[in-house]
Amino acid sequence: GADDGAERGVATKVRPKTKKPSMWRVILMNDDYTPMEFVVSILMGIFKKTSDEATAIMLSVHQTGIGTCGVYTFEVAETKVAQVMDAAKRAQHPLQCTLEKE
Ligand code: TYC
Repeated sequence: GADDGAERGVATKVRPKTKKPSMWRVILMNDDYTPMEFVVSILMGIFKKTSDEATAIMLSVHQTGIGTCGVYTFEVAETKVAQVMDAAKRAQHPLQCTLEKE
């Protein structure tokens, strides 16, 4: 202790060792050339959106310039970004996709 020299111990909070993983947003960017149907197919195939959800996200990106495909742990998000960029490159579309920490 501070005044009588008796050690009464220091209160500590025990926190579980496990940590919530930080979450990462996968962002899709608009451009003037990638076909709308290609973007919808990406959202359905890679992000498991329904046709209606994929269409709504694609239109939102088309109108605002940017949009969220989903929020995932880093490894999943990184893999999805790589899959989008690979599909776009193969199809020769300029579609861009990136990660953003939540
Ligand atoms: N703007 C594109 C077009 O008019 C469609 C588009 C939507 C492209 C979303 C990219 O992330 C995108 N064909």
